[in-house]
Amino acid sequence: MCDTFLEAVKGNIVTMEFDAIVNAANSSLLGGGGVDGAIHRAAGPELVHECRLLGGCKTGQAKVTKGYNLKAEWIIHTVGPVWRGGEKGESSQLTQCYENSLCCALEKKACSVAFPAISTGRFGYPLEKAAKTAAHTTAEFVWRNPSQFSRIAFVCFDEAANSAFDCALEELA
Ligand code: AR6
Repeated sequence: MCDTFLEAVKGNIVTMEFDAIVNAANSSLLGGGGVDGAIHRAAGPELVHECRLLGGCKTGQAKVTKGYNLKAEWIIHTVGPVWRGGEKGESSQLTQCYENSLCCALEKKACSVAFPAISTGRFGYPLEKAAKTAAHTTAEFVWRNPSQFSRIAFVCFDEAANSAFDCALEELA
């Protein structure tokens, strides 16, 4: 039993009012395209200055910065796996992204967390598989850490992602 509300919502993660938002970054942590580019643009130039001090991030790991101009207090930067057919450890690396991001949220006492669909854009991870891994990993983490989070959202940029995450969350019930 836990009191955490898990949901899929359609929208732009940079506008979300959560304690922490997660960035689908690359290992340099110095910005890029997709959600990473949108977060850096919205947070402002101070973000990349703090990121430079972090010394990069390995696939599956996560590092935290302040949110700067975002409504979110924290940005949790994680590096998802590049999809290489599914036999190269992609699933366990994606699981680590969600677990390590939630560990960072716990450390910062962030009660509400918004995730993008990590790896499903430029990194090519199949959407349905990614949504299942995200939903299962997050639900298990919440189950192991009851009462730590009030709300965790999977922010979907389009209809396809929204329905994949809705299905994955329904399967948990
Ligand atoms: N809000 C929510 N979701 C978004 C947004 C947004 N503003 N913009 C894109 N998405 P991607 P990846 C969705 O490519 O696959 C970057 O260049 C998008 O539709 O941003 O992990 C990094 O620097 C997709 O569903 O991240 C890395 O080099 C999801 O976010 C690389 O891309 C992830 O797409 C990381 O690739």
